[in-house]
Amino acid sequence: MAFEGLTERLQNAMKKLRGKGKISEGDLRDTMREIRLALLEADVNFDVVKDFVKTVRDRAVGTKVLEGLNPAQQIVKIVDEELTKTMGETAVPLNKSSKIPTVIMMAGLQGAGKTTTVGKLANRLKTEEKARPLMIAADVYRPAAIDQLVTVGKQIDVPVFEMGTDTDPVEIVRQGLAKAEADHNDYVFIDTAGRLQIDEQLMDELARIKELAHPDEIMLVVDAMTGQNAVATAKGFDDKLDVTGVILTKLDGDTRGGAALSIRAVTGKPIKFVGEGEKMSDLDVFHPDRMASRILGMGDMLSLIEKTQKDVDEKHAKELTEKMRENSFDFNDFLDQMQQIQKMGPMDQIMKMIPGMANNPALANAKMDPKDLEHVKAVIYSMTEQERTEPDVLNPSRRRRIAAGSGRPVQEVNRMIKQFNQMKKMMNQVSNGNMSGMQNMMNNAGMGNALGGKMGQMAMKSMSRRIKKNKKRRNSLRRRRK
Ligand SMILES: Nc1nc2c(ncn2[C@@H]2O[C@H](COP(=O)(O)OP(=O)(O)O)[C@@H](O)[C@H]2O)c(=O)[nH]1
Ligand SMILES: [Mg+2]
Repeated sequence: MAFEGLTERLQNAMKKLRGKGKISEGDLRDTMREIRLALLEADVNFDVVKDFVKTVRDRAVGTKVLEGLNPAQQIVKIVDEELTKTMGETAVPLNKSSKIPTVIMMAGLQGAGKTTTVGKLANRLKTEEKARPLMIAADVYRPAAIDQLVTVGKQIDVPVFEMGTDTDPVEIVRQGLAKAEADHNDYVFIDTAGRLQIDEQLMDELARIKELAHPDEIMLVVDAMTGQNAVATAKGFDDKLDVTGVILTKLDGDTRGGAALSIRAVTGKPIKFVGEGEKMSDLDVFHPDRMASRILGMGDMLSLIEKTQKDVDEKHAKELTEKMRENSFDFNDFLDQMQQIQKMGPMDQIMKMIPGMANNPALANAKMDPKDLEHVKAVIYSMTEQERTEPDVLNPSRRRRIAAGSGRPVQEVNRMIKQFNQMKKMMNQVSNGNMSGMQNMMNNAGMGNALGGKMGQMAMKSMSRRIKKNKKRRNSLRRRRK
């Protein structure tokens, strides 16, 4: 998992501040030292680390974090914002020519992912804007390189211009561009050769291609797994070619984070896309803010929290704790909870970005699609009111009846009851341990360390409201029945 070590160390650094009403200058100094070590260990460029730490410290002092409310959360916010800035603030789109074709030249070391990424980009443009790209095979040093591009072309149904390995790459590009002109292609990709390291001859060849093709975009492809080397490489290529954008590949591997965090700051050139796998669809726009949250191990949770933070209040949390002490969470609440989770949007996408979260059994239901919710509903509607409020009575024969009634397999009914019990158990932990249960769960899931329990409060608040509402509804039902 990418960034795992960095995420853990950053969270640990900030976790120590949690729960402190006030933090001393010494606390801040310790935290900053740990953040510094975390970044260095993740192979972030030394100068970048130095600037980063200084900025965060200055901001923390300047905004009087030490005196304010909830200093831990404020520091997390500052770190998140500064990580975002270090990586470039906002997403930068692909350059586009005012008249066709837009010419995109690739550059990068051998094995960085140029050929694969040409295919991914062409594929993306094809599906997104119905583009008609042409890909030029200008890596003549290995026959296999041309075959590889041809194979990619077939796979995504994009034409490849190639002249074998015996022609000068500059000449190939010249003829390829003429062909694109004749065929009215709107994008031209030039797949170039790489070497194991930067050498003069390669740079000259790339410079000559650049001079001839006047690319709108010179896309440097770097392998995120190579850390500091990626940064040195990027600097080398940029000095020679003045690249216009960077694509960081292999972010699906267990990269430490150094390249992602250093390249923009060192070269001044924006990371435009990231490669996250070997498939043609594994290319994503690079969003510095989302990457920062991901590095902090919060996925998109930060924005989610910002959205809800305003109206979270302690009173609701307390109310819920009381409700849970009565231990009255039942299937009606469960159904409500599911619906609530589903309303929160593309939850599984957010979950996916949080290390460890996707596999957390207590949250397995968060990955639900609408069909699943319908099934859950069907099962719960097939229960009697007694079964819903006293789930302990659900013996095998009742389960079989419910399965038959809802048209769902009995295994699914069992699974759902298990999920329900997990959720209930979690709530008991919360009520007994004064929220620490919830927090433990969040922490186990690799998040929330730095959040000061905001997520917990959030979840409780919405739960509290619904439980209350349900109780009213049920009580009035009961009264009516009597
Ligand atoms: N896991 C992973 N592998 C990638 C990614 N991008 C490229 N690769 C793999 O890296 C290897 C080298 O890629 P290639 O495109 O041939 O690199 P080139 O020499 O720069 O053209 C191939 O095995 C690709 O499948 C990525 O984002 N994730
Ligand atoms: Mg290649």
